[in-house]
Amino acid sequence: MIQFTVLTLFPEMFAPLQESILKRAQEAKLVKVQFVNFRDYAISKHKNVDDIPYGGGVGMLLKPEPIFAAIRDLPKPCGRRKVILMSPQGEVFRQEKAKEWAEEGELVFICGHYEGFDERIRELADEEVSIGDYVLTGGELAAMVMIDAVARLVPGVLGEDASAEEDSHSISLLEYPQYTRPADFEGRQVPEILLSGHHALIKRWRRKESLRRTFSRRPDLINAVTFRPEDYSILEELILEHEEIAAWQDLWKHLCPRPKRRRKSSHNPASKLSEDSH
Ligand code: 4FV
Repeated sequence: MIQFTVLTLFPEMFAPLQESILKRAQEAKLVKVQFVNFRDYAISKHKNVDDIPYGGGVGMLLKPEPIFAAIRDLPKPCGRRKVILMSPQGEVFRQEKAKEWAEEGELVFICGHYEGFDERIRELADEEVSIGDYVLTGGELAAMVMIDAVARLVPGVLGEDASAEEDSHSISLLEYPQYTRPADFEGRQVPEILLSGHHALIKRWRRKESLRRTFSRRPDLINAVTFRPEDYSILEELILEHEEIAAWQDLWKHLCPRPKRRRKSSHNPASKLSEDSH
C-alpha cells in the first residue's frame, strides 16, 4: 500500500482522485490519499498563509510557519517517507521518477499557490519536481498528475488485463499504434498483420512501429533506447523507409548479425580443398 499525503489550501480540488481506477485502488486499500490543509496551521489571527515578498515584487508568497508546522505535525510515517515540493524550478517529472516513487511507503506533496514559496520552505523537501516547463496557478494539478502516474504502477491498481510494462516511456519508446473493433471503420482498415493471429509477426510489427514513431516524434528519446539483436533487421527496414534514421546507425551497428561461419563438413568441396592441401 502506498500513502499520498497532500499539503494544500484546496483539498476539494482533488475530487478527480475519487473516480475510476484511483477510486477502486483506494477502496482496495492499495492506495491511501490524505489531505492536510496547512491554513489550519496558520498562526496569525487572520489565518494568513501568504505574505508580500521582501525586497518588493508582485504577488504573494507562501509563509514558512504554517507549512513547517503542518509537516512537523504529520504522524509517524508508515514506511519510507519522501517529501516533494512541486515547482517550475524542479526536475522535470518522467516515468523513471514515477517508477522510483512507486517503491516508497509515503509521498508527501507540498502544493504551492500564488507567486510561490518562501525559499526556506525548500529545506523541508527531499525532492523538487516540475510536471513541465509552464506555470500553473497552484501545485494541486501537478500533485494529481504525479499521484496518478505513481498509483497506476502499484501492483494490483491496473487490473490483470492492463499492465504498465508496455507503456510509452516505460521502455523509453513511444507506444505502437493500437486498434480495436470494428476492423473497418468508415473504410479505415485495421492493419492486416493485427488480424493475422501471427503473434511473432505482430510483436515484430509493434516493435517496428514503436521505433518508427519514436524516431519521428521523439528523437530525443532514441539515445536512451536499449536496442535488441532482433531490432537489427527492423532498423535496416526503417532506414530504407526513412533514410534520416541512418544517422543513428552507430547505436546498433554492434548488433549486426555475423555471417554464419560455414561448418567444415565432409561433403563440402571447400573443406575438401583444404584437406587435400595437407
Ligand atoms: C508547477 C509546475 C507550477 C508555480 C507557482 C504554483 C506553480 C505556484 N508545479 N510543476 N509547472 N507551480 O507551475 O509543478 O506555486
